[in-house]
Amino acid sequence: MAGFLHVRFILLLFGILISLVASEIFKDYKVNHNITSSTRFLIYDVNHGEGFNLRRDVYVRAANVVRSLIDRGEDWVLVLQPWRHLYHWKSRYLPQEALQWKSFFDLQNMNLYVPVMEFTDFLENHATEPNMIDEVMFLERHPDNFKGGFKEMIEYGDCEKNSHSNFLYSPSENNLYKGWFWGMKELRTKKFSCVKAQGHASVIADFLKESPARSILLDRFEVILHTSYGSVDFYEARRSLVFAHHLRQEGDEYRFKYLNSTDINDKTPYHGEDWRKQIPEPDSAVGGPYIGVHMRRGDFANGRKSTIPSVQEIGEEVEKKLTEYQLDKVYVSTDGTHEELDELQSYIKSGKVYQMARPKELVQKYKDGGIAIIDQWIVAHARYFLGTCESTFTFRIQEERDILGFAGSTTFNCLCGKQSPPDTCHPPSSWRVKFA
Ligand SMILES: Nc1nc2c(ncn2[C@@H]2O[C@H](COP(=O)(O)OP(=O)(O)OP(=O)(O)O)[C@@H](O)[C@H]2O)c(=O)[nH]1
Ligand SMILES: [Mg+2]
Repeated sequence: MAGFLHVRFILLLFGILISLVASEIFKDYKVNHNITSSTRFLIYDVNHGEGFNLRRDVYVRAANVVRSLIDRGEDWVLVLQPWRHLYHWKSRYLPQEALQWKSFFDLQNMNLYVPVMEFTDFLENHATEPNMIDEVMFLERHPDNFKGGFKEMIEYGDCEKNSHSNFLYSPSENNLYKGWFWGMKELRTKKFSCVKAQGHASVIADFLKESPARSILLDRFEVILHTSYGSVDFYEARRSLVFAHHLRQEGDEYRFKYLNSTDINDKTPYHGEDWRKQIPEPDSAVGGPYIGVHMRRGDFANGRKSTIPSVQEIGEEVEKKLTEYQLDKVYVSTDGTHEELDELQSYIKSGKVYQMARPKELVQKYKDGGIAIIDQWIVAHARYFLGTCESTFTFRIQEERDILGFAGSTTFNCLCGKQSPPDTCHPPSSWRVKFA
């Protein structure tokens, strides 16, 4: 009896420990930065129609700008705009407006590159006045359009002539401006201007210095190019964009349960607590015993009829790879229909097609964006990856595999449809993640 109580006591202690660890993981994030009266806040946003994975790329550009401002001695925090309900988030029954970044990414990790905070944190604790962004700059492409070669240019434009900015922002009471502001109706800005810009992230840095505003929203940040695409600095920001722990965990459980895939067996160790330690030996990852496919369908397949491969072509390629790698499982990350998945299976004789089930409760918990990340995480761990050419969703998977230590040959693969006219469908350029 005493022994039994002893075991129960140990189990109880173990339970308390587990829940302490769990509450630690899910604890509310607070920016790790000494905010003083001279700290400034850079908020940015992206054109409404852009998808999730291009937005991740724009984050990297914004983080690079803030990094360069900090490196030259200025004190800035990058404020993360709320996620609006994106076009691709098809579960319309679910409210998915103004989601926080911590639903998808690990802010502690991001904060190790530049100080970041959620927009709600900024608004509640750091706005100069309640419901106020001091200044909004609406960026537009400079009409020069690099006519005489590459030249950085930036100057104020005329908002009267900008139908996009007029549509999104308008004068309001007390000389203030109102805008769409992610559905937050009370928000206002004191100064609104249009800015014509072309060039790298650095072009904006001097311009910001001239403004006295403490908080500045740069709308249409995608107008700004990467400071140095593919540089170590670029990849530091990218590497810091670690998926949220709860999504990685869900993906890892699926890998273990259905695909016989674990980090130890697959040689994909991961330092999710600090991206700076995630430096794999080149080509060291083996990957789980399955082929991973990103089969982009829906609007993408419709919009790119001249280059997209048919489901049959994808199936035939997967069949070849299953034989080559002597595998019998295929994980398919897709926005395609059940019918398209069934069709894919019909062309694959040597293996079984897997896709994580996505019942309503799971979508409610992680939202459409979270499910997509779990999909990306699972395919990123496959022994061999076949993506969709020119899809940003695929590009992000390829980067993730690079960060995990996969060889380029098992990563930078995609199919062009047989019907593609010459020079219209481009195989992935293998930009490799630089670690130092
Ligand atoms: N769950 C899941 N969702 C997907 C998948 N592929 C696409 N989607 C959804 O569709 C969106 C695709 O938009 P983007 O992320 O911008 O990528 P893309 O449209 O493939 O690429 P670009 O048009 O070049 O920007 C994703 O963000 C997801 O919401 C997939 O494999 N799994
Ligand atoms: Mg897209």
